[in-house]
Amino acid sequence: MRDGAFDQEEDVTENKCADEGDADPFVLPARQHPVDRPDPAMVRILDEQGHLTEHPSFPVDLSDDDLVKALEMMVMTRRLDVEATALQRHGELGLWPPLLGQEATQAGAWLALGGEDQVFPTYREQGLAHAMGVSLADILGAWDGTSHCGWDTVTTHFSAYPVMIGSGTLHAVGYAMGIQRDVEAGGAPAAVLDFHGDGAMSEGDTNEAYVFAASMNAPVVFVCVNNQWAISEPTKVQSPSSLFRRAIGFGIPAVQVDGNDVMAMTAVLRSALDHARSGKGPVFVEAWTFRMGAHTTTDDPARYRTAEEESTWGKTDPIIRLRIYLQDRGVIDQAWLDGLAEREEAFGAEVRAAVHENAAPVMAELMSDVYAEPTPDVLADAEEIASWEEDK
Ligand SMILES: Cc1ncc(C[n+]2csc(CCOP(=O)(O)OP(=O)(O)O)c2C)c(N)n1
Ligand SMILES: [Mg+2]
Repeated sequence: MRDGAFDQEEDVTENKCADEGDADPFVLPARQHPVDRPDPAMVRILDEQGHLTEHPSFPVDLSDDDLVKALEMMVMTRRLDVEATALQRHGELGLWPPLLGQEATQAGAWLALGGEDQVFPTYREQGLAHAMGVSLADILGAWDGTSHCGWDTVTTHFSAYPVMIGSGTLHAVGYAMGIQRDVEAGGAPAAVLDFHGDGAMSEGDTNEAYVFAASMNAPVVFVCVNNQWAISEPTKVQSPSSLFRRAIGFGIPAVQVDGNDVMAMTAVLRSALDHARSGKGPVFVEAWTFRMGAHTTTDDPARYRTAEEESTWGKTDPIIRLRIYLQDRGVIDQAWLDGLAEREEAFGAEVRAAVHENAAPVMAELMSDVYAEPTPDVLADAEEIASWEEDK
């Protein structure tokens, strides 16, 4: 990381209420950029045509191997999403929240994370879950009611996601404060990467989490995946100004990054995680992207947005720009892409098999993953479930 990448000195001094001599003292400053347009300072390294421009604050330190890995991860993530959506449409999966178009936010996080960092995801970080070792059966079973999100959150470093919007941010900050105490006791430095949506920023829990993170100097990086929508609500009905600028008001250094640019995502998140891990406090990263699919498979976006909007965003596809960049530089060729297509087909079959082979849930497991050591209440509930199973 370049020193000072997250220093906010300049913003704080410039964030005065109105220009001098302005007749109305309560006009928002020009820097309060409208929420429905990318900020002029948005960090972008790889553009839509696959051209690279170095960023002065966020150097890219990625080998060709890393980039090829990122491309493959994004392709597999998209395949998981396409298969799961189709399985739900065929009546074989209960529900699915598509992540189409948001692949680079997850691949960037994957490349940026350190081995001891812990992720607190939302329900849309399925590609990252898989890349971090959560099994397809656990990911898909959670959407079919056959598993209870009970994967091992310690070995995978991937926490269970909450469906109550915003509540995960509090868990994330609490965990980060726990890391602080572990470090004081001689533990290894680590950071928390917390994902939340644009809509989650309107929740009280999220705002309380920002207050705690800033006051406690907690080692947490908030990634707001701004996919422009909270179900059918566009960001502009939730905030008049850019989301990352709101974080600055809490005292959290913040940056907006092109969430469809895996290089920018990786570079910014690496810097942000380094910053948090080295005891300098929280960082807020707004990943500017677009939810290309429906909110979930129960939603029909044609009722609240235009096909033109979708096709405009389609041109910013995160996979295409990285593929062009790697092909232009001769890092990958058609033979490699053919091999990838074969691996993708095999992976698609694995996804379908994971759903077809999903067994009925074991009721007792409902209680076994609640706490590391069961409390008396948990034991009593487990007993009640067991006797109910016997009487069935
Ligand atoms: C506390 C709470 N309120 C409302 C809902 C219903 N709900 C489910 S998803 C969602 C929108 C969330 O939008 P955002 O945070 O932008 O995440 P995205 O779905 O776009 O990834 C809402 C309102 C909920 N799950 N929890
Ligand atoms: Mg959203």
